[in-house]
Amino acid sequence: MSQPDLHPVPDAFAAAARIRREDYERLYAESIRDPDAFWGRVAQRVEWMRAPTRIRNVNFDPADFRLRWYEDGELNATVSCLDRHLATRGDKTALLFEPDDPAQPAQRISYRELHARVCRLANALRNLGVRKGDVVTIYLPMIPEAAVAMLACARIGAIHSVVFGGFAPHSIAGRIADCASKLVITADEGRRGGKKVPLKANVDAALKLPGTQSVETVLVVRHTGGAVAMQMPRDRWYDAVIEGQPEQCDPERMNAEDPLFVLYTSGSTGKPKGVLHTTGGYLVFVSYTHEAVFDLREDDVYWCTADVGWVTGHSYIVYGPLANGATALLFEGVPNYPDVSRFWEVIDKHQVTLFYTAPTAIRALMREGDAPVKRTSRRSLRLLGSVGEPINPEAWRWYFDVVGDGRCPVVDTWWQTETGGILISPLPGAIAAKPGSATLPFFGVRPAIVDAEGNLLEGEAEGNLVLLDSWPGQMRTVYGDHERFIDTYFRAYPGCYFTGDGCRRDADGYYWITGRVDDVINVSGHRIGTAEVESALVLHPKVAEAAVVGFPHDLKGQGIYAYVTLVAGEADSEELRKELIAYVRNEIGPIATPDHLQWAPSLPKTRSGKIMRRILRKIAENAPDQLGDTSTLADPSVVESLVQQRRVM
Ligand code: 6R9
Repeated sequence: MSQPDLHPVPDAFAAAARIRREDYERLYAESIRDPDAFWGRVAQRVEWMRAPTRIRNVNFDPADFRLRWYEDGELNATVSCLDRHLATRGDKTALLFEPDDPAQPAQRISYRELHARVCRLANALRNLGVRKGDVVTIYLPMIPEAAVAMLACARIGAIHSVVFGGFAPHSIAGRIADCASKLVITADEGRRGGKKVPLKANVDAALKLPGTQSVETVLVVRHTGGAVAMQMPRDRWYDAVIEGQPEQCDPERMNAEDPLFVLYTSGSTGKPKGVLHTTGGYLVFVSYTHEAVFDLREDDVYWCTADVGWVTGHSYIVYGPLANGATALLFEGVPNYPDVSRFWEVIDKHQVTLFYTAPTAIRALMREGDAPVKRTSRRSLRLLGSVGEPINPEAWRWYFDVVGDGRCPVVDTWWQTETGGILISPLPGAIAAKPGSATLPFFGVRPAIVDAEGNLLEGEAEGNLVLLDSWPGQMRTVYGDHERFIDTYFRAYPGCYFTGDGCRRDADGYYWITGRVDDVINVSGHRIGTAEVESALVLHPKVAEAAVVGFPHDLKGQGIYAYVTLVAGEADSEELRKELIAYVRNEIGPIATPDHLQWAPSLPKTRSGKIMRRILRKIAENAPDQLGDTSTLADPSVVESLVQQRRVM
């Protein structure tokens, strides 16, 4: 390998690393040769009530589909995350809470205290009639109660469905209705960057929408103390229901394949999918990847800046770190409040050693120059991680050189809500990095690249990324719609799991993710289905039709570009443009706010009526010379008028 941009593992890091180069090659080979032996051994890292004897039972062929790991094992995830640490780590900090406002004190919650808080809420939930298999929706800010609520559900075998605090009532309602959730846990308000988020009011609005009658109880955490309307007997204060509850609660005995949680994510159709993860395989996989990829040590202070509303928060703030007995920092705030040094100041304040964030945050902070970083020490850091979207080499280098002072390996971790945990990433003591590449597969992971016809491509290649075999953390189904699960992931390329990502493999076998190849756009690391935004737009009475595409955006990675056709007789105007943009924001949430909205007298369609998004993408990118073949369009002149208008925008 002679690339100038190869970053070998720093010697000092390699010397003390958990997994070194020769270990990686040996363990990877073994994990592929004998996955049963490999994953049977790894499974021992979690606490089982009954140890599994059957390790994997997997077939990706839709005709005989099976996807089961550790199927005769029994466990409760919270025993691994809490109880087993009490004897040896009872006083160790499990969660270190840093509030939005730096003037407010940080809180340290020990494993003993977290165990007690989880048990009290678990008992309260049982008293409220929540049983094994019931779904509980969690709509909370980044406060300790979010982790407590997830674990309390897991304690009693209830399935949690966390809804990101940035979603609007319509999105909350859809996620409640889809899984017929019985109980919602929310807070009066959230705080982000000095602003308040009306969480309880959003839940109230959501519960007025159709399909949400399943909800019997709303628990409200008093967080900011802001005034909220309590509707009796539905609404209950969290403090009141846990009052007097015992600090012990028998963990429900769960089969390894019993559901642990549902998490909704955007796909290429309008309705978000309820990604279902089960208990045993997921816990084994997230705890193992967390330890290996972050080279975890007993005294690390680990900080992942994701929100618990996303899979990264589930796997790498709550389940992975706690199963490993780590200290995880939970941050309520944002990178630029009170100022753009906030991340680095929190690192110094809490002596953070492992830091995991998203490229969009890195790019935004990079734009502020080096000074806000350089005025902090960051000596405590020993590793930096990235997740959520491809990291451009320039941002990678700034992260490595400026944030990490050239000392800390960077792990660019590729994975998805569906994969449960990290699948492609450098192991920091074993694998030399190349800026922009997620590098090599984790143990047991078999990535491959296929062309559009499904032919497997060997060696250096570019195409679609598939996985040839299962790993324990793989999603098991789409909640309530197993057919959709099979259709979405296993039909395009028989025998393979299709990721939806494009990818290139270089001469060293390194993987370079090139982005989504389906109708999903990745805005600041958040997945948004173009169809979801289109559905929101056409709800507006003045909109006849809408088409939404992604376009390259300096900070967000991708931005949202909407083409809108108005109903006959409606005139476009600047006010209407603003109104429609605000409308989407109110329907879905701020993350789905269109960056551009272009009026389209009509949309380019094939003769069979399909919108040609490829063409709309090129127009949005301002690359009208790359429109390609437009001969299959029903009316090619439509394109010309859109290009003309784009020029004057
Ligand atoms: C964990 C998470 C998944 C999609 C995925 C891909 C993109 C995530 C990436 C990355 C390049 C990385 N993605 N990590 N692309 N390099 N290191 O983000 O899950 O929200 O489901 O998004 O994000 O496109 O398919 P999720």
